[in-house]
Amino acid sequence: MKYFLFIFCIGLTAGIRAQTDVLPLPTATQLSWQGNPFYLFMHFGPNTFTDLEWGKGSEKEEVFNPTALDCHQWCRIAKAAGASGIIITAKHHDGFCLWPSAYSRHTVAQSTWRDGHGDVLKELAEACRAEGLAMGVYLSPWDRNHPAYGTPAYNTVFINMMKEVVSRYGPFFEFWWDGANGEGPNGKKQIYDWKGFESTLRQIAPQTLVFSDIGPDIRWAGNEKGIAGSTNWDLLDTAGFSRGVGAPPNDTLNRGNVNGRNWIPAECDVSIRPGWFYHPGEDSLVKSPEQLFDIYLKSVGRGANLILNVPPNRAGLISSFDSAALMGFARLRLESFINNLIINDNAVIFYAGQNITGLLGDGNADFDLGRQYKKEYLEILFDKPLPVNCLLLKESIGRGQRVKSFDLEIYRGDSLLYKIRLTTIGHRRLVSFPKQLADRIHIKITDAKDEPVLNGLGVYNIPDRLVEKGTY
Ligand code: FUL
Repeated sequence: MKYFLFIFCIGLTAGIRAQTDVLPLPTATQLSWQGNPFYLFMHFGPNTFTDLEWGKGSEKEEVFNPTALDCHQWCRIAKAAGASGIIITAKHHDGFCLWPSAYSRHTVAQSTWRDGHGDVLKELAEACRAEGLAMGVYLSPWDRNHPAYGTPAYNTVFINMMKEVVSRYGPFFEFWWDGANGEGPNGKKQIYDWKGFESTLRQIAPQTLVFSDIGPDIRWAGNEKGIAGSTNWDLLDTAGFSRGVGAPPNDTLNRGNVNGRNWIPAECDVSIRPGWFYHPGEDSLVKSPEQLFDIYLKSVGRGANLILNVPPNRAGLISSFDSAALMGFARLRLESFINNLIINDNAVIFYAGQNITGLLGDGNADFDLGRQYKKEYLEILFDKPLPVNCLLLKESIGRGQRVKSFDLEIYRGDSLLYKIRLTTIGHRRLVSFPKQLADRIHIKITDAKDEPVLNGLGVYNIPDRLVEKGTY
């Protein structure tokens, strides 16, 4: 009896899974998507050749003529950059299809590229498979070319195109619906059949996550700078809202809803260049590795996913400017996070008086802080002062997103050197701060929906120039 009581008490204290789920929860597919938070976007099409961002739809098909298209080059660079997949603009607002669609006369098949036998989606699907990358598609409902656009018949065209790309080039990890809804060639706007689009995808691609302003699976982060809210809930209320102009305000999309009814995590989209499409005049304006790292801290480091646009050039290749920036970005992440200072013999971690060193790794196991979480704290002790300027915390979001706020305190001896109060953790929270020579760190959860469950902890000394500027 005594023995059972003892086990029961330990269970209540800490270290085992929380008894109740905090709803809503992610689906298994969303959870695995959140586990691969960085991938590339590729805007490619007639605009690449005409120097436009929004093609008019009246461009001649011959305009699209990449001279040396090589999707394997895209994939090799994506992989070396640490990206897990590529999402391509199968059709942008100009309506040009990068695959030979049976439902349009404005496609690669009507172009002179490879005598009308080229198929970018096919080549990309094969290259992704060969290189072990996931593939996704962006299919713009707004179509400035299609003669049926602006009539109910166009909704069927769009549905047929979705079926075509899924059956020929899928499975896709993500399907991107742009909310833009402008006029078509006959001056009319389309009333999109979102319900029909959604039920079609659910039926033909149940494992594909659907992105739009408001999901159903992934939401827009409310800006095109790649920045999630410093408070970022994976939850969103969508009742009464619609896509495009009827979407919730951008700051709501940016932060989510603390008590949102649906699990719809944020995806941050941003381009490595000023424009989404390749423009030779922007070669000198490619973001630096440091700028990309800052975006990473403000997206992935705030629990969101990052989709970084790297547009192929007129040859059909990622240009050397962009690939150099991507390689630099990958090096900065490696250099910053290769050495987790708590994973060495000279660090011990305590929680509520228990030595839990080794129990809280990087995503390996859940650690439940128990009911006493507001009174207790995680304590990291180093045997000598070490320079530190970045903390990683991960919440076990499969159990629901729970933490509302936490304090980070950095000490040397008895002196408190730095203290900051932050809000959500979510899948991954990276907090960078001015470098401190510290031998003790406290992390106190100050508010949560229920017992917090963590599954990752890290302390790093990243290059000083990479520390986030400004306030949280
Ligand atoms: C927007 C589009 O209008 C832009 O051209 C770009 O595709 C961006 C990712 O989404 O809504």
